Amino acid sequence: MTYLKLEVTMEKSVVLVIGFWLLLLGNGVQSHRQDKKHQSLPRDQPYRTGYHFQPPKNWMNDPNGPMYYKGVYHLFYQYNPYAAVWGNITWAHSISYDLVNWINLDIALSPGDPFDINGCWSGSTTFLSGEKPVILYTGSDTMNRQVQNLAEPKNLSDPLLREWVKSSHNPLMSPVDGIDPKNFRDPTTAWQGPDGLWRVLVGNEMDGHGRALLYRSQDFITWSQSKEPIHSSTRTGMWECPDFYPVSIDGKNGVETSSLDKFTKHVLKASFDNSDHYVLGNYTSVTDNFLVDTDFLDNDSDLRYDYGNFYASKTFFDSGKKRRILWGWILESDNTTDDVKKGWSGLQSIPRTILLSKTGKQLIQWPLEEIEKQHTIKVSFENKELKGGSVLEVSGITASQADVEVSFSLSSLKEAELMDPSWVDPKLLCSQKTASVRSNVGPFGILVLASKDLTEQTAIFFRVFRSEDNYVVLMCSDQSRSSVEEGPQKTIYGAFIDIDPLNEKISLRSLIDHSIVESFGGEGRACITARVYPKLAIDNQAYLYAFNNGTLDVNIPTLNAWSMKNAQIVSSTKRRKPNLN
Ligand code: DQQ
Repeated sequence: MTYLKLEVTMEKSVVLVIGFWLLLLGNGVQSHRQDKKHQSLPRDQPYRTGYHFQPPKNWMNDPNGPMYYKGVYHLFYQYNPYAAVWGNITWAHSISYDLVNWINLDIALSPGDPFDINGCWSGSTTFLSGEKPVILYTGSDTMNRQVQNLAEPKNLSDPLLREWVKSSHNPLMSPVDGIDPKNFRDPTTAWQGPDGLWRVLVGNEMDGHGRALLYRSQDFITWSQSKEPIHSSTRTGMWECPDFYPVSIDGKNGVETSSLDKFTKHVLKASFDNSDHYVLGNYTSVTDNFLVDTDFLDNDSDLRYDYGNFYASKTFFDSGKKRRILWGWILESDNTTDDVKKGWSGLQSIPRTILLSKTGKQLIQWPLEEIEKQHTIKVSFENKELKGGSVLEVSGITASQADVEVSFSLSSLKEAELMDPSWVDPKLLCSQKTASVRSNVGPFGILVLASKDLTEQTAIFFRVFRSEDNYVVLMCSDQSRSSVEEGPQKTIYGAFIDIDPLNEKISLRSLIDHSIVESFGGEGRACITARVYPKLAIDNQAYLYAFNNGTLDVNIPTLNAWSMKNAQIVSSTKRRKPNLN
């Protein structure tokens, strides 16, 4: 086909345009020529990922204390060394030179002292003067109270910071003065004000509502609680894993956590209701006043890092590349029995760079550039008309482990469906108007981890509505047909996305990795991550399609898709298991 351009020598790819009714009937359509990758045998672990971070086995949840120190990236994470379910929580430790390939080190922090005997829970790292990194983490103590503890590297000249020593001053912060001891956790990276005092936030709940307590310290050992939390909300429940950091107004570089000037705004993120919500605002360090632009509402208008499966995230400032990077925990959406059977649970997202948008009203996220080193075979085409009701196979890459970038441009927007002002919940709208519900302008998008006959498919797509004075773009990630099995959750996620389809193309990038699909709409203005467990669309039996199920034609100005090679994740030692008392 003339519009298909392969950049490496490989077998000729097959690109098919299929009537959409075939998709709905789920018929097989044409035999697929298999490339070498497609001839590999299915693995006994079809849901393990190729280029996402995950430990060799067992349970993993929140990313903790990510940092860049002497040329090395460190990731700690909540980890159960004994099983694929939550429990015995330690801080596991892995390091990397590029945030893609990893070396697993020994566990950095294990429960064992009165102040953390029941678990070393989430926390953050901070660089003290002299570039000395320290960890603040939550310990679950002998009475199951949550307290905040300090740990320091044993040997600062070891760039891998293999060993950590818990402070003899622990616990540094305890739940006194009416603080609920069961809801007092997850210290942020600390920042230093112009007065030299360190500040840190701790997640808390008061009368059922979320807040971030503020503590100050001169020496990082003795902390006093500020009378007022930095922020609270009567609209939400407990805030887990708060994060508080500046972003530059020019939207170009990341900013160090203690930076404060008139060219920055602040982000406050809190994890609640299985989602990471954030607000933007102005922070004044003299008074520690944080004035938010628009407050948390705990409804569909809240800004979220990701409108899918993404939780307990944490950012860090990468001083090497002057960028702020976001990591999030991607939960399984199968059940515990499945996790125990497969022997592992939990992924980390691909690290994302995070910047303020040009409008100043939201954050923009994008997979970090290093992930592009995993690209191998590429297929691409340009200026392809996608007729209303058609499906186009994109072949020639390993569709189960891929990076896809596509844009769509539209002509007849005047005929878009009228937006009903009562349609305020994008998730609900996506579940009512699924990929098989036709309108004039959309749905159009891609089908990933799809079986050949399309019985299994995860649809990531857009739909455009017309309202009185503008257009509304809806982005959906529909897992309802992602597996023929009944077991896994098949949630349909949705987000409204701030795009003017009259003047710009609607772009989508999806990182596909066996059981995870991370999608970035409108160049990172809305992100939706999904976990899927196909039974048929596994390894060489997974296919990728572009589709347009609207009645009007849609143009694809460009599509680029790459096979992704595996990240190298190796263990430097046989991880020692901590002794349990
Ligand atoms: N996970 C940790 C807690 C945190 C929660 C325990 C969020 O510190 O609040 O594993 O997923």
